[in-house]
Amino acid sequence: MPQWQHITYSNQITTEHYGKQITVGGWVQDLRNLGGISFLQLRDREGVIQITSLKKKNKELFELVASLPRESVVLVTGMVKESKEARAGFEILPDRIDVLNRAEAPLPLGVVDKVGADLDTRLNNRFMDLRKEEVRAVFQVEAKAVEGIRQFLLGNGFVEVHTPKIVAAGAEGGSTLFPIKYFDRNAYLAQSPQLYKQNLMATGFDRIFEVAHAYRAEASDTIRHIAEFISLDVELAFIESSEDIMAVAEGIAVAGIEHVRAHAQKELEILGAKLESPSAPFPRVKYKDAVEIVKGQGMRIEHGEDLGTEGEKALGEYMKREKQCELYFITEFPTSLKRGTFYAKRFDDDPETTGYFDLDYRGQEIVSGGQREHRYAVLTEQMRENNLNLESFDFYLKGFRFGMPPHGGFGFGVERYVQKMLGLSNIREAVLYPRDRARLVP
Ligand code: AMO
Repeated sequence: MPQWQHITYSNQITTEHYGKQITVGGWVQDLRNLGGISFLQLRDREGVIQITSLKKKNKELFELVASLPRESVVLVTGMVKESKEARAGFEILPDRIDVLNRAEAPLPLGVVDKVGADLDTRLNNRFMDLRKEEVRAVFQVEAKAVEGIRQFLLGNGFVEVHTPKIVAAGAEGGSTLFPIKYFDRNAYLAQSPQLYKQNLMATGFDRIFEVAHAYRAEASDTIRHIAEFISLDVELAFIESSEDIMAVAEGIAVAGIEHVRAHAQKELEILGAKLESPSAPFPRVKYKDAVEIVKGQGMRIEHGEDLGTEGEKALGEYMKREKQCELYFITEFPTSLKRGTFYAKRFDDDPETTGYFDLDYRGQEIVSGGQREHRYAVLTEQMRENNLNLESFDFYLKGFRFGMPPHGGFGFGVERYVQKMLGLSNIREAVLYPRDRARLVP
């Protein structure tokens, strides 16, 4: 790493530094004062360094250290000395301490307290909460997962695109749209890049992806829904069936996990998360068989009904127990269930069924997609069936009238993926600053 910040990180200090002077910077995590000697635990992004001060060596400096409130930010310049007692194997004997920012007391949230605060208090003081290494580790894992997925997609000829988040029409049903004022017109926050990614299939960009926020006015308060989530969207053209799309979804689910396993080992350890290499191809369970499995688990469900949270969970338990498998597709969703998805292609020889699929991870849907209806006449018919006003979809529909190849894609919920990967009980733990019905700040 280039030395932009002119400080040495705790994990960069080696035996080579012993006997030499360096500068470290960070937060005062803890301070033990034994009268003639004090031990300050200084936390930086990589770990904790012990700063040992002796009163007889420098009284003024000793008193400055003693006066430091917890979580203040300091720069410490001093000599690195081997130490059997310090956890890192060395300590720093300070020659100079610059107090860059003195923290107020009491703290709104403890950083090293053993007693955990509730999620609301943590989220209300997120900057403080993020000082805990196990909280930051979640976002390091998320960054590595997305990095692995990006590498996979870029390596396979996909182009990263950015579509508008201020839109004139929704694609995922009106009830979850956030209306906004757009100059003197009404507009909405995008629920999904759906219309744009399909429109791009008419351009020659035949493999695209986007990683961006999507917005849903989800009325219910659940552990897997938020109002602003990261949707990793993929679309590709010249496909033969939904199977071609599933292969990409499978590839990115594996790529993200493998990249985390390879590049976030320390974070996985901090989080105590066990992550095994998934074996591909993932099993494909037809929707109609999934219903039977869920029924066999004692749940009351009829063919044509949504599996719902409980059904997905029951299927997840079954797949784990019987197939030792945590990632699996549910395929061939009935048209009746996907009817709101006006753009889903129905099977030509069985219009009651679509090639649409979900990818579930440990009993929760993380991806949904399939082959689209690319024939203008059939598409407009399906839109009319959904009582959609075709005029408000003019730009979208035009794309189908002048040369649109067969295509398909999916939306991949990044936070749900990370939530399941790390076994987090609430999706909000995988969002830096979550948005939901109750939360708009911070
Ligand atoms: P869908 O609505 O199923 O499909 O969303 C795709 C994936 O996005 C994630 N997701 C959410 N995550 C957190 N909070 C939410 N409120 C939320 N809503 C959705 C889930 C889900 O599987 N346009 C289609 C995709 C496509 O066909 O290309 C769509 O948006 O992980």
